[in-house]
Amino acid sequence: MPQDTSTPTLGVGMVGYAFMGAAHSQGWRTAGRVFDLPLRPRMAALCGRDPDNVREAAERLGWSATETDWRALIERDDVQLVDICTPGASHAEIAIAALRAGKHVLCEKPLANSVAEAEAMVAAAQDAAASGQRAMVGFNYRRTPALALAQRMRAQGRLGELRHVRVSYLQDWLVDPEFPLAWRLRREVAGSGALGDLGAHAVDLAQYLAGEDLEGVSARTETFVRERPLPGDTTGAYGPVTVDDAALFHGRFGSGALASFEVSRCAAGRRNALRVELNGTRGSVSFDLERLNELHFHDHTTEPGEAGFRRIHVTEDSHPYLAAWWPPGHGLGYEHTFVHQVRDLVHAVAEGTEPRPSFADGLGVQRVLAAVEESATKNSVLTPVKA
Ligand code: SOE
Repeated sequence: MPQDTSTPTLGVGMVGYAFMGAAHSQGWRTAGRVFDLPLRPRMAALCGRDPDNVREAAERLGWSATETDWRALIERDDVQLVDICTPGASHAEIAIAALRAGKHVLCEKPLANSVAEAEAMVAAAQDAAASGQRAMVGFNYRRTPALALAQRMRAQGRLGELRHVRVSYLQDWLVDPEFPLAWRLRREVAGSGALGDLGAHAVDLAQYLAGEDLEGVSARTETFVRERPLPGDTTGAYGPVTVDDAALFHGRFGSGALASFEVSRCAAGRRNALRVELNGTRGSVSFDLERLNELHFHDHTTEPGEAGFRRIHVTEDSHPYLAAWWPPGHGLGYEHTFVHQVRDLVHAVAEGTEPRPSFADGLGVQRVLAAVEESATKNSVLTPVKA
């Protein structure tokens, strides 16, 4: 669906232009060209500290202007929505200021680095909602068509009463002990390690798919490599890793369903492996991000002799988001989740509805992450295996 120039525009300003900035830019560039949107996103300005680098990024990613101070970005008259793609440490300050300046906000996950920051963001979003402003957190994997379909099937009762939710999210970029001490390995910038980076997605998906929140968790975290080379240092100095490399935890939903989670950045060979399975009394669904156009479904009401997991190729017009794309049978990829995120947010802004995941949803995830860290501290002594 080509963009109709008579549609009113939504001016967007984005802070940050690394990996997530590029992914979000893809969403802003593409959504209005594929979906029939009630507002036409206009990529007004990109913000970053280095003037040359931000100019180069703006040109490459499709932004019309640049700023080097986010405070100037949020004051711009041609910006109605601020998209925050910076490390977690600056999310709260920018989001709260943008909401107070009268802007809508999209904030990349995790919502914040602490529960207190996330609570302040929710309070600011609630105040701003009175004047029609919207705030959303960027858990993009909800917008994978197969996972949106899984959510729909669970909500329609196709899985019956939920018994298990199982999520693992594994990467391997920290297997090498000489990988430098990047910002994602520093607590004061990233908040936590694999837990906040990957566990935040896992917890959000579990709660979204189950349709309810976790009521408690028990956890263990580990930092395998405790010192890493300082980036850009020519003296060979190392600095301490202050976040987890991996986290294992399990939890319980109010309904009694159990959830288990494994997240790691040290799982050799697992490049970006997100796997999700739900088991209920009437059926199960299973998803693997490395085969993201597929959802495996087992209908447990089928006669046992013919039951078993079958593959649904999630490429039909009847599947979430798919009708706007290619003819049935043609699949999508990782970047499309960011396009769908923009689509849903623009609809919420135009229609005055609360976008999901809301800041309150992001706070809910943050509370689970905090409980995981608290539990991991308490569980630091293993129960010995007796001879
Ligand atoms: C890095 O581990 C990362 O970029 C995450 O921060 C993203 O949220 C995830 O989508 C891919 O991996």
